[in-house]
Amino acid sequence: MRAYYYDNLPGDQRAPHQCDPPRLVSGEILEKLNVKFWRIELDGYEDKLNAVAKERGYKNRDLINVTKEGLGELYEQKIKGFFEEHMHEDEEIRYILSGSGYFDVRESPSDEWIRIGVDPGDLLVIPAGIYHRFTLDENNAIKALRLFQDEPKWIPYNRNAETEVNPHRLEYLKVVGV
Ligand code: KMT
Ligand code: NI
Repeated sequence: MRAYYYDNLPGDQRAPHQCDPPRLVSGEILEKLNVKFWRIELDGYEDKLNAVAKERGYKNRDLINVTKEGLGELYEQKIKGFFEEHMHEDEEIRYILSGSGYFDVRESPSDEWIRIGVDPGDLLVIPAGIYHRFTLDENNAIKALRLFQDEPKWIPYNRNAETEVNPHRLEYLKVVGV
């Protein structure tokens, strides 16, 4: 996992968008934002992933393959939707099996974008209520396990006046002390 502030320059969303010079983001900063992160090596990952899943109550999982082949007709629409700034009312938990991509999360209270590059073996938990978005990188492929507690509640709520007062958003801000 690599984390840094996004440069906010126009251009391809799949490009790194590192600042020049880079402004790296520490694990401590991510912790403050309640973004959680583990490394579980792919070789024999099952047992360790099962242990984290059990401890955190993630009972179910499915596989998402973000490629043209994997998403078929929905590809363009999905890629566009993933990159709209949004929040969920539940955690977004991803364990990367192959490929790579970027999760951008909004820092509070600065409202700056932090770009998190994920690679195989990364397990990322994006908390409920945080604004975020996802894009493939220039390799154009990622395969990930999506873990969830009961029913998947992955409705994306695009940022607007309503999300600003969504109870999950307000709870998130309280938890991170904003
Ligand atoms: C999401 O919800 O943004 C996704 O599932 C993106 C692909 S998972 C690497
Ligand atoms: Ni999301």
